[in-house]
Amino acid sequence: MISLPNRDFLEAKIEDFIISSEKVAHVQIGNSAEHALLVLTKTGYSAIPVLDLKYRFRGLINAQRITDAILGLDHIEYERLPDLKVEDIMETDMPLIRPDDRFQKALDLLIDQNFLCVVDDAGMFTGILTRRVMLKQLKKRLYQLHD
Ligand code: 2BA
Repeated sequence: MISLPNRDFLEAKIEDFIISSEKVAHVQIGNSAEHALLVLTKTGYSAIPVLDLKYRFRGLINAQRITDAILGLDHIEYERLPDLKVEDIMETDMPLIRPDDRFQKALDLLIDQNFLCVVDDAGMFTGILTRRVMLKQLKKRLYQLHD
């Protein structure tokens, strides 16, 4: 029979496991789709947050949304990239999490999301919680059960 990690873990706050904002690749409102594509390509990440000048979270951008926005009838219209703004094509409908939320909530959400953006009460972007970090914590707890 498989033993599950005890509930203490699920009830712990996520705050200690956040990748802090200064380490997270992002783009800003007002940046062009060309700039966003450059950042996505250079960092290798499939999606990154969009922030405003005050570091408030505004949305997510990925290469698929950019390509989709410049898709013509029979070719990709790359010449439109400099004029297209990230705020016009970013995704805004995604679950967010707060620094004092619990692992249980993050675990449920990370089943469908690669990562979660962490936003405080004032809407400020605190960082991200990734699937990788969550899986590492789960693995640690599972192995501890057998020590
Ligand atoms: P993806 O870019 O699709 O990356 C999927 C997984 O591939 C990552 O899982 C990580 O294990 C690995 N990976 C991708 N690019 C990497 C890189 N440049 N350096 C090291 N490992 C890399 P997670 O670590 O769980 O990240 C989940 C998602 O969170 C990523 O999806 C990305 O969209 C975002 N992300 C992670 N760290 C980020 C950062 N520092 N800045 C911006 N976005 C980040």
